[in-house]
Amino acid sequence: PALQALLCRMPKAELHIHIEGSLEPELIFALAQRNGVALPYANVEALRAAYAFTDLQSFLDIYYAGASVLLHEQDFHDMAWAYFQRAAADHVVHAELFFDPQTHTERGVAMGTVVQGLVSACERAQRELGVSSALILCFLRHLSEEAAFETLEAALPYRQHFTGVGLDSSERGHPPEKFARVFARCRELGLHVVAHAGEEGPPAYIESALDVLKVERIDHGVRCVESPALVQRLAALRMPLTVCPLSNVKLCVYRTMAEHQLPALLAAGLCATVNSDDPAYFGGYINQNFVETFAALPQLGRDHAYTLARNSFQASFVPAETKQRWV
Ligand code: ES4
Ligand code: ZN
Repeated sequence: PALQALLCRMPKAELHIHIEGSLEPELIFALAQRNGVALPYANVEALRAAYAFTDLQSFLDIYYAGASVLLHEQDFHDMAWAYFQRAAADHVVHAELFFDPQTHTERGVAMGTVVQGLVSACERAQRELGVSSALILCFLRHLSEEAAFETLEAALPYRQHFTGVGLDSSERGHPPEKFARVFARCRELGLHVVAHAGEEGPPAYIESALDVLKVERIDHGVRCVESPALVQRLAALRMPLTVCPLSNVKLCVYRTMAEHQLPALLAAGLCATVNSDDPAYFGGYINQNFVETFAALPQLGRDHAYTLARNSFQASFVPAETKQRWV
């Protein structure tokens, strides 16, 4: 009712969205047809029926299969433009989009095709929707640091088009320290740095993301609650956590939304934000995340809504002057 209207209408920034995770089944099939790509699913319904995940890896297998229909610049544009239209409807005024170039370059798609398709959608979002945006290039952590270095090298001609780098894909067994040297190089280049940590991985991965990668935000980070000392450290640093509640439930990090630790994170004074992660796969976009989280956790109220919106702007990588206009 009133709280739901506030959640949906308040201006917000989205800081954790994998643009390949915004590919809806209908667009996957349309692009498969347009590009002559064969899919191991008969139709949209059969694909959607496969969205029953037991953990992160069971999701990633399907997510990479879905991304295989992206071949041309127009495909990347269409995907991101569809996301921006949905984001604008949810009163997102600024979005920082993760993209996974290795998912595409490994299939023979050129880095420039990926980046230019996304950039033209970002420019169109500013022009036609008034939504500002930035791109964050993610390295796939199940691949080698050498492969990450090669990806960075291939992306350098497009340096002005991305604001930072991140680290995603299979977390367990691939700790942040595996990417110490490539992140050091990215920091030298003046790139912002973030990493997924403490989604499925232990609190120690959050600590090494801070200590070794020197990240400016933690993506997910929810497993920090297992270490009170780490929670205190994150609060003292005002280190943002980009939390994705529907993702955590779909990937079985929590059995139900009622068990989500967002209230504990906010009570501890952490700079938590709410985000959609892979909205086409996890049951909804950013407003759906807000609405379902607040509905399942009645201790969350209006003050928490304002705090989460304010946190999203404070944690963004926009210039300080722009932030001051927003918060
Ligand atoms: C992801 Cl939910 C999640 N975790 C890690 N890597 C990812 N890539 C896309 N979605
Ligand atoms: Zn993510």
